[in-house]
Amino acid sequence: MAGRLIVISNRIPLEGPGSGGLVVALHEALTDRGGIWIGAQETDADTASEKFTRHEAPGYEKLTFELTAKDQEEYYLGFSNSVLWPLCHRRTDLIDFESRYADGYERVNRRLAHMLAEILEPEDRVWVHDYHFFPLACFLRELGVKNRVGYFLHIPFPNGSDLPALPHHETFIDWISSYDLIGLQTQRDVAVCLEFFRGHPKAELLLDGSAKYGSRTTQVRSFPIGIDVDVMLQAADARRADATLRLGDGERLIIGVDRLDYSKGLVNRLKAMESWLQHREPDEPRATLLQIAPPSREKVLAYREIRDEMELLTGKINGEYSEIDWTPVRYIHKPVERELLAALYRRADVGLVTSLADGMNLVAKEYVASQDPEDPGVLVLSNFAGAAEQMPDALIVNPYDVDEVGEAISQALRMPLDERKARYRELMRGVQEQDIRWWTRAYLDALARCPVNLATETEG
Ligand code: ADQ
Repeated sequence: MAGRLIVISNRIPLEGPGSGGLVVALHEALTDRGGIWIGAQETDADTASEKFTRHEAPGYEKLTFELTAKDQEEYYLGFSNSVLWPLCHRRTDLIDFESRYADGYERVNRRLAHMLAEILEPEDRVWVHDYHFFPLACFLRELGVKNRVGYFLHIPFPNGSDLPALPHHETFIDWISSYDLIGLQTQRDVAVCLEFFRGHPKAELLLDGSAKYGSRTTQVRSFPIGIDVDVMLQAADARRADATLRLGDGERLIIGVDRLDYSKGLVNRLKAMESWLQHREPDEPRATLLQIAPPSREKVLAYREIRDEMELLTGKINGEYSEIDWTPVRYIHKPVERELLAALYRRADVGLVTSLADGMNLVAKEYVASQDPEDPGVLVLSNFAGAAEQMPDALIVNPYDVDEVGEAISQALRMPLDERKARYRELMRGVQEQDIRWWTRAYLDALARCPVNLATETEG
């Protein structure tokens, strides 16, 4: 199909192709098809430029739009991460709203829409990523843009009953119905999104699963994101964790890897570990939870609070259960380079994912991809992570029930090799079949096949 692919994401790797599954996949999709990758860049200036800045990239163009300190505070930390993030992760109690945040969010999205409309050619397809840009297509349509515009939401779709917590929530339907294709992580998200359309007096669901609002039709489908399996496997093969990590004789390893975010259920995880320690049988081996949780969004209060809570609880558990030669919780508040991470995943007998709400959770897939097929570890996975829909062979747990998670840890540590292998084979098959390249292909094929919406105006 003719026309360029235009990708919009808040973060853009400016040095080289970048690392991380999503970044590499977008890089490859753009290299194959040609096009433009647009992302944000901070500026010290008081006023953001109305023009994109061009960056060198082989095979396609990289453009950035500027964010001033005020934009950063209002659009990024404010509306995106203190309003939309908690809303989508079912934590309306943590919404911290100021009206300037909504203004900043609209300002940045409108500015970007204007800049984009200037450079779009008729056959271009636009692929917008994530909650930073919910209204972008709507603002583009207001400027008369008729191109196919697709959206992928990496985090859960907000519950319709929570949406009234969003200021000016009546406009949300205009925002999302301006896209031709809404891609979501899970079937569950698709159901929530369609339910939102169904509940709107002016919207209608069509038999093919799309939603009609005014004169526009929007396809809503799930495209579970995957990982680059080979990169993970090679990294896990390349390095052994033992040189870096010393454990006692016969001591087992449980691993958790997450940004320090309240949606990841880290406090529940520590409590589950505490429950396991409390109920541990005398013949059960010792195990250590290695929790790697790099800092994230520390300018937002809720993130500073979770950090304090983690430090307190780690201290409490270790104070109660440590022995001279054993510390049950090792908590590392730093990023770890990819190769070591893969080696640690492989070394770990148990991968522990206890999100309370999570779009997909790539760690679950990375853990499986890093395992030794002859001696694989066991994945314990929250029912609230999108990944649970595709990974029924993990030990699926309710992260709110810390005793249940504690029992799952115990079950995982005792699981016989045959059962571990059988579960691993099924999990790995899924991770390999629906990897990151499958995901970009599936999304872009669906966007190319979307019926074109000729009308561009939005329904008031
Ligand atoms: P995140 O919330 O960031 O992503 P996740 O999917 O788990 O969550 O991805 C995190 C990535 O960061 C993984 O690749 C992981 O290896 C890496 N990482 C985490 N801690 C690290 C550490 N200490 N050092 C190095 N790397 C670390 C959002 C959504 C998810 C969705 C993804 C992709 O919240 O639900 O799966 O986007 O769509």
